Amino acid sequence: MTTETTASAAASGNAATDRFRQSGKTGAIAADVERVNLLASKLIKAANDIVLEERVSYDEFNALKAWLIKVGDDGEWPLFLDVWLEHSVEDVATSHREGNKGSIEGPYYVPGSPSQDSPAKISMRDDEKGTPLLFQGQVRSTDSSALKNAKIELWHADEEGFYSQFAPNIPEWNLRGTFIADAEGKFQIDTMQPAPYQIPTDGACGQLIAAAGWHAWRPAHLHLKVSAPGHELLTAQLYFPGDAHNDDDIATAVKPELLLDIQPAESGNGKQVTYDFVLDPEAK
Ligand code: MBD
Ligand code: FE
Repeated sequence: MTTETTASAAASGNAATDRFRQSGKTGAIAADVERVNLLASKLIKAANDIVLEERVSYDEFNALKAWLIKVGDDGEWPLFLDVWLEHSVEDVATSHREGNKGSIEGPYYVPGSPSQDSPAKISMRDDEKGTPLLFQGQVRSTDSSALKNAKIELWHADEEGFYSQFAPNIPEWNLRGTFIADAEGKFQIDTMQPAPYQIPTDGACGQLIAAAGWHAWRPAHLHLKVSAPGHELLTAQLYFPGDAHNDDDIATAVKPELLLDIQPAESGNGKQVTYDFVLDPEAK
């Protein structure tokens, strides 16, 4: 057993919960009474409708109570909400865009990763396992103009599906970095292909997945935040063709526009891919 396989749901869940608490997002809204009334009433009514329609028993009600308590104990509220709800919130938030499709942020983003000018290599261990991946492209605006010095934040799992800062014994910024594109908005980043990600099986979310007979997988993915002055921040994920879970991602976060066209590397070492981003100008 490698040290990484001792990663536990509670450890990664609690790290994601702490990260959310520090994110500045917790008090983001000055709640309007009418809006809270509308949303909370609809949520409660939807739950009551299920109880009545499906004739939910006391045993089932108590199983729900126990499970909800466990979600909190395991720190898995960010994981639960990001896997099963964020995709709809992301759809609503970005439906006006003409540029790039985006995708969910998920629970494992950490702001402030070390910044380098492109071309650059992401921080990784000397013996980082996996297939080298040269990730390159250009950042443009919806009018096709190049976005000079656009910023690309990249984070992803390692070859075993683990994220630095959420699984043990991985260097702090491993496979996380911020990259500044050149004067033509072009970037070149050397990284390592990530593995598919499995929701931890030993926490509350894993318990639900097993009890419902679902699978626990997300397809392999790169996470990105792409930004440039005067443009909307793009949060996206990019996927690898042929992954068994591109069509049944447990987080419902795959879109056809986000599939990469992976090629053998011209260097002869690993793979390479070109993907261009199109950012929407901020509304005036
Ligand atoms: C992930 O790596 C992820 O991207 C999401 C959305 C949920 C759980 C794990
Ligand atoms: Fe992820």
